[in-house]
Amino acid sequence: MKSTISTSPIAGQKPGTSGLRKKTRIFMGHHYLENFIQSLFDVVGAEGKTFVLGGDGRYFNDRAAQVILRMAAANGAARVIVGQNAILSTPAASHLIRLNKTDGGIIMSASHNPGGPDEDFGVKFNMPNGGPAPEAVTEAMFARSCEISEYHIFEAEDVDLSRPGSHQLGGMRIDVTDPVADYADLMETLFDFNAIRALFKAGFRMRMDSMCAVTGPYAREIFETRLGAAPGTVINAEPLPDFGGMHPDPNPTWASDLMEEMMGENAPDFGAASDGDGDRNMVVGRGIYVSPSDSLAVLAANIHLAPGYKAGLKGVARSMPTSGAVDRVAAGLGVGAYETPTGWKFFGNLLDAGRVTICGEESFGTGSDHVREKDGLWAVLLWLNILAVRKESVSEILAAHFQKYGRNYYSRHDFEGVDSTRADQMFAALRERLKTLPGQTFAGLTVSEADDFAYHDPVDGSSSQKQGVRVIFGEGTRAVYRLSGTGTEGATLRLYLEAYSQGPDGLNEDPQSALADVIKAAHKIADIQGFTGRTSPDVIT
Ligand code: VG1
Ligand code: CO
Repeated sequence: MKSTISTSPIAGQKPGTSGLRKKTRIFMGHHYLENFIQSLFDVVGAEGKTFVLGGDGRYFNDRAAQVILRMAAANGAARVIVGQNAILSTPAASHLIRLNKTDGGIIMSASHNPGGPDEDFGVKFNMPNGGPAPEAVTEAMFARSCEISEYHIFEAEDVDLSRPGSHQLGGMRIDVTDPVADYADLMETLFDFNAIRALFKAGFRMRMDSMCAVTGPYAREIFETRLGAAPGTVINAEPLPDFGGMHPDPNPTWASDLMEEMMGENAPDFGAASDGDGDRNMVVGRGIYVSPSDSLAVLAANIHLAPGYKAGLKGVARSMPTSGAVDRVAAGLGVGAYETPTGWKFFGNLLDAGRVTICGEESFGTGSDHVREKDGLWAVLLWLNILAVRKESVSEILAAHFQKYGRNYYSRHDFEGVDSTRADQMFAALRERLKTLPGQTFAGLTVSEADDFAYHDPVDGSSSQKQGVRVIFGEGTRAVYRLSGTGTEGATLRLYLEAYSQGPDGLNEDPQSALADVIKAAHKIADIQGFTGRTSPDVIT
């Protein structure tokens, strides 16, 4: 039976960098999820449409899926394709949206944020191209959530999502599908599985840490079953509602067990980790960490070694705070390099228009035109494909890359839980002073340019303002300041630091020491301590 329930607008349902992300208890609160889902359907339209639905398995994923299905049916949707147990990694959802030519998809995830009743939950909408909704759409959802007065929902029993099969809910068909198979098949079309299989057969050892999040079943099927990696290669492979208490953010801080193993004696040849919803990746060689910006550059330089990319690159794109390492590869190849604001949604138009093949962000995100999301396991497979063909170690490949292109020393410093008002004041003061900075010297570095990054989409002509403050100290050396759009507590200040070195000496420094002057200058310029009280970051990547 269909019910229409009166509701009142809920303030603050404003999607950030990557969907609407809030504390789980807020999402579980009275009409909260329902308000947002109705606003979403009101904006994109549900009548007669087909959607994909799945999530990263975190706490409330299963309940939210049932609510969304009942609301989709009551709003007149024709069909929903759901991952078994309401599980889908973000890249797998993107693929299913495209493969089935659907009208979009709803992904339940707060990505790398911890899960559980006292942690975070999230909902994002992806468009028919498989990519995150652009700003115009998320703004419209937010506006709708501020005026909504009712929502529609079916009163019905839970749908059995535990097995593949079809169900009917009112006039809507529900197809429960294996979350892994189609995605794994796609990977087989892109990479040389025979070469990677031979690599493992010859004794190559890998450790994949799925961090008790969504990639476990995908990684087991692909690495252990299809590629013959030793059983047990994938650890923390069971998706758990609270991610086993882990913080499924694949970086050296939160994936410290993996880092320890890879830096220790008897380390495997290759290590990787992924995040809550499977779109991020961290890659580690034996005894060597690969920064995401360097990983993007190495992947771009070698992508032609994978069968799905043998035609080479059309172009590359990176988010503005990501290091310029990939730009040097693009320049060498004579292809275009685009610089976009933070967040995967800005890559969609460039990919759809065929201007770029590979994209990446400094925040452990890499992907290509095979889907419209970043894709953690894809990046790991591309690395494996390159290692299998070049028959060199990760450290040899990196060393050769730096020799050829020089090295963009890079680090991101995060200051978490900062008072939001103070953070806003800091940015206001910084923006005010931007024009006066060029020519001034801080910690021995002279500012050459300073601006507030604005992006003009070359495909649809839309523009996005205030996407991060850049202070440039000459060729390849800079500090970037941004506030996070994915946090759920206070403000998170992100400080991105970069310094280019041409070598041949100076390619093997520790990044924090190579960046010491940039760090000092960045603190002075924004008076981080004065505004936030912080002298050192909480997380360094
Ligand atoms: C962070 C990252 C950004 C990424 C976003 C979503 O955003 O910095 O690069 O696109 O998370 O990633 P912010 O606004 O907190 O800096 V995920 O894995 O949540 O989809
Ligand atoms: Co993610």
